[in-house]
Amino acid sequence: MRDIPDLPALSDPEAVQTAAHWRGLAPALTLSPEVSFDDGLHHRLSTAVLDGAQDDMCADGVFALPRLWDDGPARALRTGIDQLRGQGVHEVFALLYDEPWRLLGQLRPLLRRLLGPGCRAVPLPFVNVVPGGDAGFGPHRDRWTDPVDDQGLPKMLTTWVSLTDVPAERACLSVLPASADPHFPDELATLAIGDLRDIRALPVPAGSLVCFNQAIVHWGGKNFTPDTRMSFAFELERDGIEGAREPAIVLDEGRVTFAQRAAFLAAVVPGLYRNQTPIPLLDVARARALCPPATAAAA
Ligand SMILES: O=C(O)CCC(=O)C(=O)O
Repeated sequence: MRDIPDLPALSDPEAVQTAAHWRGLAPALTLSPEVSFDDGLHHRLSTAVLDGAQDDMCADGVFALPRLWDDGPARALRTGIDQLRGQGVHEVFALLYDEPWRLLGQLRPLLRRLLGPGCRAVPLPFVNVVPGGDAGFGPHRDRWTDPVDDQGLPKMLTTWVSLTDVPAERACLSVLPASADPHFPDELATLAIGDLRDIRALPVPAGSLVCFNQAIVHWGGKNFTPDTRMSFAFELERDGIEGAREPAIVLDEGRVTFAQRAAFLAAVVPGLYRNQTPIPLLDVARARALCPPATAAAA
């Protein structure tokens, strides 16, 4: 965690704690006191789809489900993210609103299958805006120890959701599948890719899910187009693992409150980097004001 120097003063720090303040910043998005998770994807997450996802996850540590959602939520999030950025607010604050959590909640059957009951969304989530000419995160593994159980199922994974079309030339995700990685799962300190032909690019349309074991090598490519790529990601871990991260949102509780989301963002934002650039201090001040430490402890 970086040292946080003195934070810039906000003009009205108490307003930042209110839902009304955030609704005003991004009117395209909804912000309710509580989001109840629904099963709106049950028709798409059939047993055959879940079986295929589980097999791919065990073999390769990754799978994509293109166009899992129609364009409505992705469109609202794109507009909301533009509205936040237009007012100088970092895009990660889009995760305070209902839409990303609704989509995550709809993934519960899939996440239960991969991570077991009681799985938890944990800091770090991210919203990634990659304008033309920019690039996603460089090649990395997010985790270096104990990534899988005896069946090859992950202990921690990332759900990455495309909010724009993400063709190969617009900074799509690429991975080295676990099956092609001689260093997976036991030598995770090594990033080397022996044969570049093993790399798999994952171009997807808007509203798609890419799900991966956090210990595989992965990255976001360069955006060679004039159009911005947008995505958001949550990190999830199974219940009861060593080094469990807090504050966590337990998906089987079936809901997430505004206070929980505020505490989550307050925990996440100060440590965020993108390609070695830390999040602006004004956004750290916003996160602190959103959920001051005493409130965060009680949430
Ligand atoms: O969106 C990207 O460019 C990369 C995402 C990533 O590396 C991650 O979520 O761990």
